[in-house]
Amino acid sequence: MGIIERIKEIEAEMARTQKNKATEYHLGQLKAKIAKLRTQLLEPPKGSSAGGDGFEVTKFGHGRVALIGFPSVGKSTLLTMLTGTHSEAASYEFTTLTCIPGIIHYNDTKIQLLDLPGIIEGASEGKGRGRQVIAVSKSSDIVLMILDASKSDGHRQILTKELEAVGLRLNKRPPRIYFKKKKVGGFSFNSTLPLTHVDEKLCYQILHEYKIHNAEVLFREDATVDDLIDVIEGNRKYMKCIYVYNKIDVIGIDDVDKLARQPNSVVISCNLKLNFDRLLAKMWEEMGLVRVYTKPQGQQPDFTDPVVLSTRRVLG
Ligand SMILES: Nc1nc2c(ncn2[C@@H]2O[C@H](COP(=O)(O)OP(=O)(O)OP(=O)(O)O)[C@@H](O)[C@H]2O)c(=O)[nH]1
Ligand SMILES: [Mg+2]
Repeated sequence: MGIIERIKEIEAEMARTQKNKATEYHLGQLKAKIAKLRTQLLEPPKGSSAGGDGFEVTKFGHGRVALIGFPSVGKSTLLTMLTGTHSEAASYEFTTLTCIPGIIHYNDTKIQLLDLPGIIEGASEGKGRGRQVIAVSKSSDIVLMILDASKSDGHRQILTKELEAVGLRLNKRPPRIYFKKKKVGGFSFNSTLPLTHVDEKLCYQILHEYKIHNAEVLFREDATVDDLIDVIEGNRKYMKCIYVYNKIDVIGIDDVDKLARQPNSVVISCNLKLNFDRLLAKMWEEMGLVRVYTKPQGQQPDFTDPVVLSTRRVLG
């Protein structure tokens, strides 16, 4: 049986299992099993190069932003408008088939914007070009999730689920759990506050599932089993995501207002060139870039050529 089938089977078992105190440990174990299989799924197949068939483009500029979303939501249109680099846009789905980079000049910095093929439900399991798209998204500093304002908001949940399945955590911070594997000494479990989701036995069982018998675990918040699994897996990527609702020209003002008030969201229209300045400002803010202007001795600083630093990571 393939890995995907095994994941499906365990998911089905979880759906069949009632959620109560008695099944809590079993469900926790199943969650850990799925997480382990998903990690296996992410490992590149043996013998293949790490690159991913010419999909990856060289990093350029002071930061990288990936455009992800369902087909035909306007990703290519947005890239063309913000960067001037032409990316084919059309009314049929899957117009874009590869990764197309463009450069945004903003606040004296250069930001690399990546147009990507549309992804669909099942992308994390390799449907369409989902796996490659997700790999490129992981290599960027922030993600713009492009959504069609006239379609149901279910798309946002489906995409978030797909990205979670491959270890991306959007707009979340790492759980406050200290976890250290040891060579000897057994298992120690502590918490700085009362826990309502996880107890010592459950934690022990999860670690057992990972064949870890010596470890120190300290909960610094009332975290869940999923949080604990994330910490044990250790390969999760915590990223900022801006939800960009495009095509607001085709919906009513009340709906626009509702969407615009959601957290981390910006509403735009490529057709009417609406609200791009707000989008760029938000993007800039989330990237946490800082400009430093150097001043040569005895001269005025050059206010067009800053040194750009990131408050979130070391620039490569
Ligand atoms: N009404 C309206 N239509 C738009 C807007 N932006 C883009 N479109 C249209 O939406 C269609 C799809 O645009 P694309 O830019 O090709 O979409 P995409 O997300 O790159 O699609 P794929 O490459 O297939 O994933 C085109 O017909 C665009 O003209 C907008 O703001 N309003
Ligand atoms: Mg496209």
